[in-house]
Amino acid sequence: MPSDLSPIDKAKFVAAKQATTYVQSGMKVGLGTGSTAAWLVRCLGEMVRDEGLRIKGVPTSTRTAELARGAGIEVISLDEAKWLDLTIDGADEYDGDLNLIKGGGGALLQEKIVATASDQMVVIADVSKQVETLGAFPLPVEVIPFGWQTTKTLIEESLIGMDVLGNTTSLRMNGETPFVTDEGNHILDLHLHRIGNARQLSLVINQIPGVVENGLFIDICDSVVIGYGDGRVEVR
Ligand code: ABF
Repeated sequence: MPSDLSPIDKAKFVAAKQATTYVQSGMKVGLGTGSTAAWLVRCLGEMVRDEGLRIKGVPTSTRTAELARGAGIEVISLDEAKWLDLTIDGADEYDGDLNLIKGGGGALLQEKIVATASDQMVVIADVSKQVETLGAFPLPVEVIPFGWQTTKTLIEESLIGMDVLGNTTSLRMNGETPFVTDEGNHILDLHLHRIGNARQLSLVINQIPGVVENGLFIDICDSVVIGYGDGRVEVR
């Protein structure tokens, strides 16, 4: 373990390190996005270099692709892989049913496609991501740029009557300009505070014209590797 890690970084590292035990030579592995997933990529890179691990990595963002190539991991596209043995990724929230909110890093679309195209999806997260009910973290929704303000209004109208506490939405910015995803889309963040029925909300939001995908991952995650600041690891 790297020395002088802060408790939060130690938690992320130990979760990522534990998840590497699921990876075997010959596997096609989806590589997540975010700081916890970055520890995974580093650890796998060391295994490639020091232990002769042979995997093909499918990244979930351009930044993960760059990180993986820099770590010496063979990177292929999802189309080349067609299907994956395992995807390991971070999350912004996970609940008791292992449903997730993802997308804080803006990569939710590729993350959801890659995670769905995998025999197994494992989340690595520090314990602060654990929630009783999803929703404290703003729910990211990817929308096409065309008519995004209309899409925003339609989303807000769809929230009326839904089992949520908040109903405000905001356009995610990157400094003074709107955030743009790898696919050239925008992200709306839904400040819902509490999502009583995540499955229903996900279906309703994705029906709205202009919406590409949302950050609710329902019945996709198979297990969560939880890291703690004291170096402990727990698998759910
Ligand atoms: C990514 O991991 C995103 O979906 C999510 O926002 C992020 C969590 O970031 P971190 O690991 O840096 O807390 O998959």
